[in-house]
Amino acid sequence: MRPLVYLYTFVAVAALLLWAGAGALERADGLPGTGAIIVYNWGDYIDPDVLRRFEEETRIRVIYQTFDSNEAMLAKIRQGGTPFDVAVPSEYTVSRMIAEDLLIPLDHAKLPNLKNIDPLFLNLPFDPGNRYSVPYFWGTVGIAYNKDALGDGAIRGWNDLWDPDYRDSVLLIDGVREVMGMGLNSLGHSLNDTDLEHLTAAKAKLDALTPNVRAIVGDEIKFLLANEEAPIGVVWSGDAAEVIDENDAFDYVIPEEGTNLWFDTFVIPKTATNVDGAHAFINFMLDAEVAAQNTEYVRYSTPNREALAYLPPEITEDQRFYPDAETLRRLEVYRDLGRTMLSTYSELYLEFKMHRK
Ligand code: SPD
Repeated sequence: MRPLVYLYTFVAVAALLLWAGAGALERADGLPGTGAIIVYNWGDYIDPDVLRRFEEETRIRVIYQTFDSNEAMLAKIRQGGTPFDVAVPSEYTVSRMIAEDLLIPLDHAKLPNLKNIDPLFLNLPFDPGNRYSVPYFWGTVGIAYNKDALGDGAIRGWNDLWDPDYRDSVLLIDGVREVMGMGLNSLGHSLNDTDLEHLTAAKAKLDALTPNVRAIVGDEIKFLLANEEAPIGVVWSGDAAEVIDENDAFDYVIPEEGTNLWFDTFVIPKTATNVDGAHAFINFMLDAEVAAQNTEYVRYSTPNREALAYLPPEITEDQRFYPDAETLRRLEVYRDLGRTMLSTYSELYLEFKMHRK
């Protein structure tokens, strides 16, 4: 009998949740000031108090879901099962989503706060004229390391990570472009390389890093580093800023061989049912004071020029997270390499991950 009792309880709870979910989705249509929106964002990538303020000021309820990679987000949006109103892809995924006709063009008249964005971050090649996307945060991929444990200046670039002294010391963020990119950059190749020989060589180079790799992890990487579970982490810049806030033994370097410069953006997928509410949300997030509050919480770099005035100089003048033009020039932005090439990257990355076991 017990398994059946469990089954009935499960079915009853699932039905209740579905009913509650359907109710929420029903309320998702309508004008700003009514209904709800479903926002699909990276984990740990918004100040919950900002969400609360948006709900309070607009009376639009936010149903919030998270993802941990562009690839996971894209798969879910393609599948179309959830009526997401706002999503947060990085630039190369914006290009892919445009190519696959997955996005609704933005109505700039409903985004007056777009004027707050630094023109440096507008009209970029992945979305000319910002027809489909507006900047949220930007950053780099680099190396956070414990300078007290390894010595100040011990790490300068990707190739330092292969030092046999760093056995079992390196945490990697779980991202196909990030990890394959590290292999490619360490060999002097482009992050957008499509030459199979170069990709195979990058994968072989990554395999050789295996003895030094402690783990490949998600957002928890910043807690593991701050708690000194490992002295080295390949991370997105904002996570490094948070680690350094928590533990000043850490430093962050932009690798000398070059690395990725990325831009995360707000888009409205074609799955949206509350397009007005989605615009209201994006415009709210572009408000200078809201963006400053969110930046202080999230710790990534803001493209909102007007927000900078609300932020302390310790944040805005930190060259590790707001690098100068000369440093930026040697960085590379991921391009959409097409579905087939991305599958090749993913297969090689998966093989590298399996090889570790
Ligand atoms: N914890 C949220 C991190 C989001 C970082 N996005 C980076 C995208 C790089 N392509």
